[in-house]
Amino acid sequence: MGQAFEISDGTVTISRRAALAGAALLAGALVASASAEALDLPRQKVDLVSPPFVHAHEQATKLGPRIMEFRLWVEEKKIVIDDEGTTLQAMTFNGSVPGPLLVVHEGDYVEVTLANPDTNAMTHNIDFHAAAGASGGADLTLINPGEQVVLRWKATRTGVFAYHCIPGAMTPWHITSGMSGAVMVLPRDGLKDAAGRPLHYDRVYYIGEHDYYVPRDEKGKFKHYDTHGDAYIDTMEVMRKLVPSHVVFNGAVGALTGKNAMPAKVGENVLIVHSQASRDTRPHLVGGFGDYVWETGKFSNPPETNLETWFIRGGSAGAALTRFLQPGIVGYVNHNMIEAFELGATAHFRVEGQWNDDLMTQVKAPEPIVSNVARK
Ligand SMILES: [Cu+2]
Repeated sequence: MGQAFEISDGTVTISRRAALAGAALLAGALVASASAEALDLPRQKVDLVSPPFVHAHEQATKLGPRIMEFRLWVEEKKIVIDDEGTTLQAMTFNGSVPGPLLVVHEGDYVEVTLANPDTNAMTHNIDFHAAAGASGGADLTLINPGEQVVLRWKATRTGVFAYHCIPGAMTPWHITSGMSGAVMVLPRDGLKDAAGRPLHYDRVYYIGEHDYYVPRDEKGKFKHYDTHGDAYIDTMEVMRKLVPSHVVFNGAVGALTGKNAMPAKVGENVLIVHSQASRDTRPHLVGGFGDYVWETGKFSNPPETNLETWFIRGGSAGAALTRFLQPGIVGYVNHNMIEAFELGATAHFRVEGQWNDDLMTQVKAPEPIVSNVARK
């Protein structure tokens, strides 16, 4: 509180206290320091949607760069994270774990209004891995409950990138309480294979993976807490041992399975964006392939093809394009099967369409072993 800092081009210096006096002042300062070029660009306001869904967007665009406006807010709340009713004192962007996927094109300006309502108790900010400078914007977005701030950054690199809260020493606690999401910066002319041929997706889903560290009581049962402050010390103790109690897709065990399975159809190309701001993960489609996979998530690199499993480093996002070839419930798991089966890292696609006997058929149904076959 009270320290001075510089904004954007270094010509505008305001005190933290002045910024606290009014978000409008800070927003004004950022606009005042922007280049004339940026001010001349058309603006587009985007209504974000909760993952695994992704807001409407063009894959390739003939339009020139725009200022894309997004509204993110922080919500501290208790959420249920498994079917036993275990609770987590979660911290979220826009009420969901993960936060929403923001989609723009290379050369666009991402203008984010980040709000921290006074119903929250803690200070938060946001570090966009897709942005250059000031800790990905974190140094310019630290806000107390009751404040909002406006940040603008230019999308200079294509790919999928994580974003997360990074409020100093509290960072690991905020990230493992749910505060991460992803940005997708598409090339203006869309995705391409290694030979430069265009790739198109019929659907896109965003999966954010989180590791949770819920403390247990002396009987081994998960503990519940009334406030974030109550949970803090016990949770830090579990975190420091690096053994998660849960590893989940989209906030909770079962968030993307059963009735929450992601719909798709045979023949469709589905882009799966997957982020993990904390630990490494290894997505795998059960009975399917990553046809084109940007394992490190950056579209300026050629996609790998026909992968069985791919690796996403903690602190990054990756993208895989798959064409579903058979109908049914298709598992999408972290192929550390302990994490998939015991800790929750499992999702389902519900794929409709016609079964292709040529690709697979059960030649004979199960029957008693024929003795002369068994002896061989
Ligand atoms: Cu935070």
